This record gives sequence, structure tokens and C-alpha cells, in this order.
Amino acid sequence: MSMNWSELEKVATSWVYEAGQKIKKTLAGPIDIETKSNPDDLVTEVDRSIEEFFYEKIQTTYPEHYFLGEEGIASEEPSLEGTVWIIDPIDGTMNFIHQKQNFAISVAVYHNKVGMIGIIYDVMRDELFHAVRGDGAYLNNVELPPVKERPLHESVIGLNARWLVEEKNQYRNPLKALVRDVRSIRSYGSAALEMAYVASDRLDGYLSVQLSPWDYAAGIVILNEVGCVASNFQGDPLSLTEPGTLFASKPILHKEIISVYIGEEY
Ligand code: 2AM
Ligand code: CA
Ligand code: CA
Ligand code: CA
Repeated sequence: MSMNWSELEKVATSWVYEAGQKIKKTLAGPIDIETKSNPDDLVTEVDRSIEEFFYEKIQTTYPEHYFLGEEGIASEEPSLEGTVWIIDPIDGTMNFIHQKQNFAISVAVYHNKVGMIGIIYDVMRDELFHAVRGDGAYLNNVELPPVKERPLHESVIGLNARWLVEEKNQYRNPLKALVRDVRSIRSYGSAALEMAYVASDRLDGYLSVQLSPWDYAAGIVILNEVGCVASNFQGDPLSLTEPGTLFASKPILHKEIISVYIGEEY
């Protein structure tokens, strides 16, 4: 039986709204915070419980589907053949903790490695970006137009300034050159939202030196629908299994930034 992806998107979106309500409720009380790979890499009990919420829903409703989430709640390894949900329960956990806003739920469904559904929900602003492959991208159910290009010197780019000062970052110098040449940079602290902002023309591009599949899986599907490109810094397709660099932008700008700045490692 073949899947009706629009129907599945509606189910997924209803779960995303439900999860958003759960997250909002937790903001009233204290939140237990732990660190992961380094002191700035944070996770809370809420991240885990929201991932669990999705895992339970999916297991119960679509037991044949696989699951990949940042917090590793699923008991088995996901397969990329067949249908897999790729979920970041809270993207922008540091914002969630420090600001109680500017974080998102990111939900993607891939089928045989092709992105079919992407949903990115800014919980506190109540902005839901969604796309079903081939059916356009939407912000709160209003269709997003195909993006219009702007010259590089008029472009506003999403970038975490930390990447410019870390000595061990091999892309430090090309990124510095890029920052000098564009109109300005912004750091929102949520890769998923920054990809959604590229799709909705609030940013012209977004770059990160280190992201994982759950950070960008939904963003790719939304960006594709408005004519944008998401790749690694070399311009190659993004991995659904390995972490790496991410560069999402309008297509002409994408070519220019890769060829002039980041495509060759300095
Ligand atoms: P997260 O909040 O889900 O961890 C912050 O600039 C962005 O980078 C967020 O989207 C954050 O996702 C992501 N990110 C990826 N790896 C990270 C790490 N090791 N530490 C902090 N943020 C990370
Ligand atoms: Ca994290
Ligand atoms: Ca993330
Ligand atoms: Ca996360």
C-alpha cells in the first residue's frame, strides 16, 4: 500500500501542535538541565520526553516506520530503506533554557532516502513551516513564493559567530571573508528555524560547520519546495547518517559562496 503523504503530514502536524502545548506547559516550572558533549551542549528532560512522545505515537500508529531522533529514544537502529521519521524534539535547546523562546520542533519523514515531509514549528511564536514534496512550502498554511535572489553584498546570512574565532575550525578564514563581504550576519541559535527563514526570505543563506541529520532533515524538504539548495560546504548532498557542514541558500548565491569562499578548504 502506498502512503498518502499529505494525509501523513496532517497527522504529523497534529502531533507537532500537541508536542508544542506540552513544551509550553513545562515553561511554568523548573527544568532539569544536563550537559552532553561539552559544557555548552545542553539537554533537558523536556527534550527527552518530547522525543518519547513522538516515538510512542509513531510506534503505535505506524509500527512499520523507522525512527531517528537526536536523543536516541528509539531502541533499534533506523533503516533508510522504507519510511523513517527524523526528529529533533527541541532545536535550539540553549534558547529554550535561556530565553524560553526561539526554539523549534523539527519533524521530517523520508521514504527510501527521499524527503517527503518537513515540519518546523516555532512553538512560542506559533509559526509552523511545512512542506510535502512536490506540493509547495507553507507558513501557517499560506504558501511561500519561490525565493528571489539578491546580490551577495545585499545578502543577510545566518551564521554562529563562534565559528569565526575557533582556531580549530578549518573554515574560519573563508567564513571571515564571507562575513566581510555580505550585508550582515544573524545568529538565531536554531538551525531548523534558520533554514525555515531562508525558505521564507528572512535570510538569504545559512551556514553551520557542524550539524546532524535531525537538525536539517525537515529544513531540506521545505527549502527544496521554494527553489533553495541545501548541501555541505563542498556542494555535495547532505548525509542522513553522519554529521557535517551545512550550507542552505538561494541557488545562485549558493554557487557563488561555494566557489568563491567555502568550497575549497583553506
Ligand atoms: P540543538 O539545540 O538541537 O542541540 C545552535 O547553533 C544550533 O546548532 C542548534 O540548532 C543546535 O541544535 C545545533 N547543534 C548541533 N550540534 C550541537 C552541539 N554539539 N552543541 C550545541 N548545538 C548544536
Ligand atoms: Ca542538542
Ligand atoms: Ca538540533
Ligand atoms: Ca535538539
